[in-house]
Amino acid sequence: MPAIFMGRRIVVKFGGALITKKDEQSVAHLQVIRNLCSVIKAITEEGIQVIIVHGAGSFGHLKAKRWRLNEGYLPDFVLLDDDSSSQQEAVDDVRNDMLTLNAIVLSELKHVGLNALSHPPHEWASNLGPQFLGDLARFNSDDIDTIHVTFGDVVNVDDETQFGILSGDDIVARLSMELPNIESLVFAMGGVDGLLKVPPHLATDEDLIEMWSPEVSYEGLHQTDIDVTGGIGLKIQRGHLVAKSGVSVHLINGEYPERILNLVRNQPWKGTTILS
Ligand code: IP8
Repeated sequence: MPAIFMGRRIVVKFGGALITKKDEQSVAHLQVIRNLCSVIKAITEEGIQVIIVHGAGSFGHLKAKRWRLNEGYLPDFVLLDDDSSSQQEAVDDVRNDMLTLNAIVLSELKHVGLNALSHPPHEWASNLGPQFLGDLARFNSDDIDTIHVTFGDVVNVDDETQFGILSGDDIVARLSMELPNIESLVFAMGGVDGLLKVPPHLATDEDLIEMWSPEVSYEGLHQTDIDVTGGIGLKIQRGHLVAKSGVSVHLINGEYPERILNLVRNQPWKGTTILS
């Protein structure tokens, strides 16, 4: 049985729109990932264990959308002029693309001196949504210098749909609620300082929602033409579930990762807190 971890521990989601160029197939924002990883290192130096889950961005959503992988197996579906020739091949290709993105994150973590241990969901998880199946004990270790990393992926499904998309947002929710001693869940997002009262392109500093609870209305960009998972709405739903379990939940602009460091140091930071 693994030792029970008694120290401080947080879960951080690197949003896909933050770490990749969302509309260009498999292009990573290397400098953003590098900056995030140095902050993760600084957080571990504060004695806090970090678990990282990353999104897919253009390494997952574009091909999954073209091949309708979020709908599961569609026996009659064909797509011409694509570098995958069937849905099953597209499943393998998206899994490989996600492993490529994951390898970039792992290599940047190693670069700052952290051991990273990867858990590709298609190897240990099945079924979709917050009730997906998979043993989370693999994320439970007391070694603070080992960063467990996982990501949104195409996983097998137990019914006739055969496969589907498990979002990193569902994984962070389960990790935050089921692993012992998680104090915070941080969604590091791209291009926004947190949850906004108006659409992001119209927002000024005054439009940042610092404290969100269900009666507060917000505007968010959900690119349904690109995304196969739930965008900002899914983050809020899962974040609210986690907040209700007693873990503090925050949305922070990951282009300024020092804000995450300030949060864990109890210093002023900018972003949104999701209230229970
Ligand atoms: O970006 C989606 O994960 P998310 C995973 O965390 C794929 O919602 C493969 C599109």
